[in-house]
Amino acid sequence: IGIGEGGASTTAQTSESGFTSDAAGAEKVLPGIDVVLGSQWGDEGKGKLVDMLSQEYDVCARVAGGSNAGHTIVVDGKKYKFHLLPSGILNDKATCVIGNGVVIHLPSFLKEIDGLESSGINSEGRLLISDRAHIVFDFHQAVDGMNEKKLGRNKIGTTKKGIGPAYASKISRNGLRIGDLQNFDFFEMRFRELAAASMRAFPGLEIDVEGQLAYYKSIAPRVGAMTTDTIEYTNEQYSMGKKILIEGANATMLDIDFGTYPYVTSSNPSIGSVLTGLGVSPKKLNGIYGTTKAYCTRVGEGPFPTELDRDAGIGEHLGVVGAEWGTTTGRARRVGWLDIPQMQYSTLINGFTSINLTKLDVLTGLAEVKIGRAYKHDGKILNTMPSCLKTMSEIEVIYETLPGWSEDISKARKFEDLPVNAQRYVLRVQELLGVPIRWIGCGANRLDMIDRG
Ligand code: 2SA
Ligand code: GDP
Ligand code: MG
Repeated sequence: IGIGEGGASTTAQTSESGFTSDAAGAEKVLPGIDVVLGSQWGDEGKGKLVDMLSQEYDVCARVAGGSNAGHTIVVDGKKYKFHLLPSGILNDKATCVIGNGVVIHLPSFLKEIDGLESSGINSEGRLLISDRAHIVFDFHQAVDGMNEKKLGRNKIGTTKKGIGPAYASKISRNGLRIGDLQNFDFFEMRFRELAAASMRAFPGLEIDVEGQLAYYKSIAPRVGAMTTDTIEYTNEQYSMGKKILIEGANATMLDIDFGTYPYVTSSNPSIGSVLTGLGVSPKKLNGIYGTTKAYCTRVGEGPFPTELDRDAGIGEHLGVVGAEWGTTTGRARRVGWLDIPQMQYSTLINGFTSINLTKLDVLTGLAEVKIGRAYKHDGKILNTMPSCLKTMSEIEVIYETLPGWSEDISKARKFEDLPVNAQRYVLRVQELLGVPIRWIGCGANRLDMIDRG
């Protein structure tokens, strides 16, 4: 199999270049791993594309972030909200993998599984968690809240799901991992050390150590049944010619390295996390699908060059018609026009092979539609994304204005069904990005989508 010299053997032999030969020696091309990523500040509608695509995939994986993520999927008018579970879970033929790069708050995770079961969707036997994924403890969430409070006016606007503090434990090398639960003496020793160190570091933080240990001991068998070496599993599935889809959570502009630091999340929700959060080689990747809202939103603090006033006029239209409230926290999302320099930056980093342009229907009814075309600073057009927050706050955005449309597009299934001004908007965005726009979202429902194939 394609996981290096020491890998377990199967009947199929695979080279890293994506060919496999069966027992008879016949070569066939492997499908390659496809990836859905967020290209803006999140909530672009990744979950909906993953749900739709996953019907054709065998494996659907999450690779970064945690329960901060929120993906809403609407099937026949029924809303499903996912935080830790990959959105592919609605496809009962797909096995869902939570990779080593994800941080998992187990009480939330188990609650999500139970909630899904009560909606009649059984995930038993098709949900695998990496033994290397780190655990988010309740106290990480408490610390997240304490940090935000300490920052006061300068707060990040986190979801308070403990994401930053859990990744901090991981990087500080005192975190605990899912696999540790299966060796409970070791887990207990490490948890006591971590809890003591955290209480020393955060005066006022109280951890019910005995209560926590009792809880984790009680759930260890249930979690153990799902715990797997997902690196071996995923690579083996790849070698067997199975189709694998990766669901990005959060988005490129929230990336700890590439985003608007420090107003970012604590992981790498761009292309890199696919490799580090699942353990697959870049040679195995195929389609990289950038998901982009036809306008732009951001939840939490931080720079947003094309921002509009959410409480009036066009900003209010985008917020209300787009139902722009956080899937995890219910916070009102900030809204603005599509930002081309931001999208070009995101395209550069991720190497998108196609774009999924969502929520085009939300622009319906606007007399004119604007596109943020370029950034200007100190009288000069910028060719790169500034890293400096001060520069970001001083940016002047140069806009291009296109005529709007008023026809309902929710029933459009072919590009030609769109009003000509909507077509013009899509084609102009495509031209500016230099990447084909393959999918166009026309409504929240699973089927409200144009696929230009
Ligand atoms: P965190 O909690 O440490 O990851 O927060 C750091 C920043 O990352 C932003 N962030 C998000 N932005 C958009 N969507 C997210 N998921 C939820 C959703 C958000 C919600 O799908 O709507 O419900 O509020 C998400 N998760 C993290 C966050 O706002 C901070 O700016
Ligand atoms: P994700 O985090 O990228 O998966 O996105 P979220 O689920 O947090 O937010 C996207 C929201 O837009 C959800 O409520 C979706 O149901 C909704 N949505 C997705 N695509 C479309 C679309 O094309 N049109 C409309 N009107 N809503 C959409
Ligand atoms: Mg979301």
